Amino acid sequence: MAKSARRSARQSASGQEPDSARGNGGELHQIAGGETPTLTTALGTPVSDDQNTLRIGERGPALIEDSHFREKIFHFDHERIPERVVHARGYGAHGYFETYESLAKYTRADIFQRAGEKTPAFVRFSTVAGNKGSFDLARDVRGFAVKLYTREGNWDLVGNNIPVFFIQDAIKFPDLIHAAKQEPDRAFPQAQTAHDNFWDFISLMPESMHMVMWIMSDRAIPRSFRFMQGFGVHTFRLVNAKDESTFVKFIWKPKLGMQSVVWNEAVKINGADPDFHRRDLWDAIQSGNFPEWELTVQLFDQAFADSFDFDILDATKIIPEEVLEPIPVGRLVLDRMPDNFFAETEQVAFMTQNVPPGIDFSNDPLLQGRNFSYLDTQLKRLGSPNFTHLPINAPKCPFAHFQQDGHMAMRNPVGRANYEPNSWGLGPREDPQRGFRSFADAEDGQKVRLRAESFADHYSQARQFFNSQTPPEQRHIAMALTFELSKVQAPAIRERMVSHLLNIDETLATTVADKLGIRNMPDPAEAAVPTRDDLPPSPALSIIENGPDSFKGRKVGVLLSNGTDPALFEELRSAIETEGAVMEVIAPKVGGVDAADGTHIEARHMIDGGPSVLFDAVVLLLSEEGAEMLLDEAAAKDFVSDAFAHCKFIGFTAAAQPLLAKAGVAPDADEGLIGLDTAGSVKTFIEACRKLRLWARETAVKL
Ligand code: HDD
Repeated sequence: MAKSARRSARQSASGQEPDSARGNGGELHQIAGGETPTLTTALGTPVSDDQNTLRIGERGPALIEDSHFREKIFHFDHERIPERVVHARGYGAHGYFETYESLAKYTRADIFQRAGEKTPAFVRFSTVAGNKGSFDLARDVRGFAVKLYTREGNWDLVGNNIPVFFIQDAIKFPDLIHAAKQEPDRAFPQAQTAHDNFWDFISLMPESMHMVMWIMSDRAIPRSFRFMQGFGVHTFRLVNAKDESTFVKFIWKPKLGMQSVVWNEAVKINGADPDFHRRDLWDAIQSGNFPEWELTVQLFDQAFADSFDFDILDATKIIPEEVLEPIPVGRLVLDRMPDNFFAETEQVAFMTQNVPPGIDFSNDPLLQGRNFSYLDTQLKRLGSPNFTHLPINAPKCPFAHFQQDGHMAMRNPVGRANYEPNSWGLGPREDPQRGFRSFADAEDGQKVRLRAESFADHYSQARQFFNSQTPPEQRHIAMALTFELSKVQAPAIRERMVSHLLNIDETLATTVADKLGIRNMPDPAEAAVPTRDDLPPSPALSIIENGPDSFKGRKVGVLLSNGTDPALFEELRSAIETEGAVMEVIAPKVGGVDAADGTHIEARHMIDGGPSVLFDAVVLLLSEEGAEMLLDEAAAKDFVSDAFAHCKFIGFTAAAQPLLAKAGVAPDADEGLIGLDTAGSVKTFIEACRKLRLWARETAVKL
């Protein structure tokens, strides 16, 4: 009996090849030599039975002597490490940075010396507020942390997809994060700021108003990591070989242009595919469509800083691109997924203070505080000061120092001397020429706890941001504020927020107040300095104004039925591929459909597993019989009505019209509905898709 139980356990375990045998592409591959290695303990002892614990008799008690069992369970019990206190949910990829031209005039940073040089990189994108297991389409800031393994040490540019921050001084960071995360007594809401504590704190912190405009904008619901910008946020310094300093702001710009989703879509994506952003990055890289960003820099000197409207040390302010043009200096390409999520993406440790010689800090009080926080957090999270020994964190250039021992030390100094200076002539020595030298800025002043007067304008750039948005984007901001504040239960907090909005844009404030049902408009919040209305709109701040000019990298969902037109299907597939976009087939059954000529077409999704929110545009390639069959399927109706409501372009065959009608969509409702039965119409459809969305429809569908 024992024998047969063991056998059946083995059979089911070997029904499928173990996951460790899966390659990056998910394909099963042969283990070298075609032989299955013997299972061993962590210390290499071969294991004879991994199905049954050691026990006395067939039905007797387990024995503590079973060291294989104890080791296995002990290790499992210790698999988790603390998640990041912020940015817990993230997804990373490897790649490289390629320098365009030498920037030696401005910096001695080795990475910027030689045109065409490639530097290995690892990037981790993240949401901020949600826990590790939360969903991807939270309305939230996205982390954009880049580790560059330069020849003179690792450079971590730990940025976000938004160029400003909520607070000016790092001392308020714990308060901000406590307020944003789930409330401490009830432990919800998770991964969202739509609750009293967040808006209570924010409405008591006028300095956050510029950031509020950004997080209520479409920037906070990106369509993909691949379509978002990244910002170093702070003013940094570049320092050249003559020790001359130039101020710099870093901006990453996606080659595929920017794109976001709409809120109603985001809510549905979170249900349909909580891993939407991860899957997107994984799919793109695995299929060889490597995402790319251009690194641009805004360079300026002290004279510019002195004459600029705002303090360049204030992280709640930007320098508009129209005022100071960003110069492209290199490109970042992500071309490889980690082999193991935990080893790399989870254990990667980013630290703002990691800068190589030639890059230095400004006195931005937020940056100065961050430089303290990141080292500390890695010790807590990774458990040992030797986290730099982990391959993902170790530099890829030669390094030598006298740090030794500690938990999990994998490298220790060799030889007799573990101190400096020594007269044995052993070990590394400092190099005043090559070594990192802080920029010798002259500082004096009293020791005080003060916020500079030059940080006092909290509304002017918030207003400028709002004025720089297109009408649909302005509408989205109003709707986002309404949604978030509608979840706030204390009326006083809602009103306090409206009092701030009055300082930004009166129409915005009254729209939000009206939707919230606030009867008596509050007075505008007291502003420390007058709010400026002479800042010109900055078109660079709009996503819609800066969209791509092609449909490249986007995804079309094609709903098929039995009896579909195979020639039209092929024409569509070829046009989508030529555009550099991706087509995914959705069918009533995931097994696929039989086209009119009997050819079988495989499907990627079954209709209720492939809702239209997962695609940038959709096509209904149905036969009459197919459309008829789908009329009773709620998922098919939602597929159409959601695509329409989310302003997507919809291609359709004449036979699909009953399904359009069932979803309440007239086939000639607007130019976003494109019949595909006439010659040349596939081309028309692809050309239309390059606009990404038909925003003109939005006022009709009242999203
Ligand atoms: Fe931070 C993580 C970005 C302000 C303290 N931060 C973290 C990550 C990003 C940022 C992208 C995730 C890194 C990763 O993927 O592992 N943080 C920012 C930006 C800020 C900012 C752009 C403002 C301009 N952060 C900030 C302040 C403090 C911190 C003011 C503290 C004083 N941040 C942390 C941290 C984290 C972190 C607690 C959590 C996990 C980690 O560092 O590694 O130390």
